[in-house]
Amino acid sequence: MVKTILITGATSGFGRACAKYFADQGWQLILTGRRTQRLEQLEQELGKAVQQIITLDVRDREQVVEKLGALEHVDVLLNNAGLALGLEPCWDVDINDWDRMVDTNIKGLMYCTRVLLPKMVKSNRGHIVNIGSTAGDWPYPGGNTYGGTKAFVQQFSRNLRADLLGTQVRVTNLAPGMAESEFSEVRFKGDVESAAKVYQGAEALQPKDIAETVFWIVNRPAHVNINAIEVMSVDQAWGPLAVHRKDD
Ligand code: NDP
Ligand code: 8X3
Repeated sequence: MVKTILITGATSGFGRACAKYFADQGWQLILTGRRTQRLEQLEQELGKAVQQIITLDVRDREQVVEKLGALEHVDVLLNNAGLALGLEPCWDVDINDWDRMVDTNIKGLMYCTRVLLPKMVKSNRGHIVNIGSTAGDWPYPGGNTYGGTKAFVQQFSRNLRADLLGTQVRVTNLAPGMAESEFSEVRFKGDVESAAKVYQGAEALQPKDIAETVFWIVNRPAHVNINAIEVMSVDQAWGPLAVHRKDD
């Protein structure tokens, strides 16, 4: 049976790579994002694999209810739309950036889940894959609210699964580390030089690596739920805990 995946944030990075990868594997796609032109380009490129494109800002609850509520059952919801803004310390951030991250990474993900989950429960099948981040586990200077939103994604994923016990509906939190996409350009608000430095001299994860991981997760046997996966480039690892010394 042909399966359907709905991808939020399909216009770039992980979302776009997943669209291409799943199309290659014979899946049907419902692609969403704010940039309609990019969705149309993908539709042209991927042809019949694209069941529908939907211009959607996940922060807009009414839009999510109206546009996603009208859909039939989807086999996989990939809650991928998200962003980081800024790397300033907590006391120096633009509070609007915090609002945008919370509205997108937390509330947008909640809205999409709440709208599509009832149909999954009713049909007793489906899989929600949430894109978290290593930032949800491991703090770093300037990560502040971004890391907080991804910690929410991790715990929300676990709590969803707790509610879903007794159903066949699966939930996974996929937490990538540094990956090369438009993520850093967005974080640094169009400053391409600062964005490029994030990946300079290191081999970051690529969006296709994440697409392959998502595909593996959703193709485990039906009785297997991958609760969480953390994926990093071999050029990334943890550092020691920071210590401030009085003579620093
Ligand atoms: P990109 O910036 O390349 O892609 C982000 C996607 O999210 C775009 O398609 C964008 O589409 C969409 N998006 C952003 N805001 C909204 C919104 N309000 N409504 C709908 N769609 C939105 O970044 P990545 O592919 O790297 O990021 C994808 C996810 O992975 C994010 O959740 C990010 O936090 C997470 N992540 C990224 C890592 C990295 O190092 N790159 C590592 C770990 C996690 P559009 O602008 O068209 O709306
Ligand atoms: C993206 C990875 O390290 O920039 O979630 O927070 S990081």
